Amino acid sequence: MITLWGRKSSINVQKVLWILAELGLKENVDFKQIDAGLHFGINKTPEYLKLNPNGLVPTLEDGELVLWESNSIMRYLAKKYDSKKVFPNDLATQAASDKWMDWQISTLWPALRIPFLGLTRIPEEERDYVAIRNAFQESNRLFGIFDGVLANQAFCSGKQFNLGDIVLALCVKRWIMLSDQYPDKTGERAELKNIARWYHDICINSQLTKAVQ
Ligand SMILES: N[C@@H](CCC(=O)N[C@@H](CS)C(=O)NCC(=O)O)C(=O)O
Repeated sequence: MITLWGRKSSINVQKVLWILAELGLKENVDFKQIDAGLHFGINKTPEYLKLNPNGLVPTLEDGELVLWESNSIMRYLAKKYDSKKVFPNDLATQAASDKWMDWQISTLWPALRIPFLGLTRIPEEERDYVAIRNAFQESNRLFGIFDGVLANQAFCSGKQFNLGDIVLALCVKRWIMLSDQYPDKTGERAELKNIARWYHDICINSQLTKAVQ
């Protein structure tokens, strides 16, 4: 039995929902998802803190195994359940994808989360609009780095869709949403044609729209 704890609106929960869908596990009878976090609560209860002492989502239970950190959960699921070779598994390609996963969590998301949390969670009177705009513009610069890579290859690690593409596409989804919904607060979204082509392809050919609302 696989149990995923976490609300479906969380970027980190969405990473796991999406990879479960790619691996054909999401509709499996042995899979269940339990909403937790924000208004759902649960994540600060003593029972949950025993599973994940950070009090954050997602947490995955697979039989006896309890795992937290979204990117680690993704790697675990791909290693254990990718019998059909949905994702490339040669070492160099995996390392390239890992690099982008680390970059997403350590570099891109810390910039993008400032406008994301600022505009979607923080009450209007408490928002720091200068910080929001600066961080959005920094996100433009960072996405420019990825766009340059996509000028020469189809996906983050080469020819084939990979785990790194999942985590980056979920950031792109938020980057587009923020600049479409709050254009006067974010400033312009950089026009990055390689990312646009890559994201369009992913929207059509992956489980993104089925897995993530
Ligand atoms: N590095 C962790 C970060 C987890 C995290 O920050 N989760 C957020 C949601 S995206 C959370 O639990 N926030 C509290 C809440 O939803 O109540 C991961 O990648 O899993």
